[in-house]
Amino acid sequence: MMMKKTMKFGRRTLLLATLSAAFGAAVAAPGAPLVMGFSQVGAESEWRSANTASIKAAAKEAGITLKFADAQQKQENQVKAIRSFIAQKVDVIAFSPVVESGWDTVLKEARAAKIPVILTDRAVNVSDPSLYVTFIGSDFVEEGRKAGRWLLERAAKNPGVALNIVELQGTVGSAPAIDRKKGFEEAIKANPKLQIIRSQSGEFTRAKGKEVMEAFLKAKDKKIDVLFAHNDDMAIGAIQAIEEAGLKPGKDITIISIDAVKGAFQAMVAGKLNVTVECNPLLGPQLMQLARDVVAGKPVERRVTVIEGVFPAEVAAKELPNRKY
Ligand code: GZL
Repeated sequence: MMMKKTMKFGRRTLLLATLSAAFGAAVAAPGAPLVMGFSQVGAESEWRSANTASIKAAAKEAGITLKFADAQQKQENQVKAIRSFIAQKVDVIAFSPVVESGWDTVLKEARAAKIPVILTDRAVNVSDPSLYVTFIGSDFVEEGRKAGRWLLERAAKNPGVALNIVELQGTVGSAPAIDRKKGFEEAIKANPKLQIIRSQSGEFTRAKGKEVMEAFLKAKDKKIDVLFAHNDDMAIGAIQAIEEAGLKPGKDITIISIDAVKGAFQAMVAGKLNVTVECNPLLGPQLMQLARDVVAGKPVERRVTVIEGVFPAEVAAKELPNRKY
């Protein structure tokens, strides 16, 4: 009996070892809680706070030991955190990269330490895609396209009318800022009367979004008809600037933003925001399942996307009570 059991245990260990060698994943000792090192961008927006809450709650629910580091939107802090996770020999590293570039060196250190890396929320540009096992996050180009398509449909009600657009970009060099801009510009190309006349980073924060919108409003050379903000927090900051300039947000200036956080629904109910494109931050449960599968050496999808909608002001009052973030 003993012999048979040992043989069976032996075969299982061999299989896991083979799989882990194949996927370069460390295999947590059976029974010990899985340890995840997570480096978060920061706490810059309602979206980010909801994303952090989802990750922490899901780790607790899954019995996964979470070592969480807030980088305050600085790449050097994320690199330091990842190096610390490597030194602590965690079973898996996950992070939301604040910008797309500059990750090759530290991800090679993680690979050398045989610690698998999962990207969440934002993607990276690396020389060797095998430096991370999988990426779970939204399609930001499509989010930009959805924002542009909404404006095209609205503009089609007044054909031939020129609309001057100002754009509040997200963090310079970040995947959402690069891709949302790309998708929006791709969509509005269909109507040459829609022109982006000014575009600047509001760093995804309310404060900076307000400051940049104030500067846009001060440059009185061209009338502003539309604001496209890469996230709701910058749109909410811009709403304050527009009101302080004596204008009516949502009426004098049409406002389009992305994330679909509660603050955006409240602004739409108040008639100050026209539409928000959903970007789902509640990735925690999917991330924890991916981590378990990766550490167990199971094959996982290289790209895991999230289903998201578009919420115009007309549906805001009905939707607000259903919102989870
Ligand atoms: C998008 C996420 C962005 C949000 C912002 O997935 O990376 O960062 O749109 C957040 O609100 O700051």
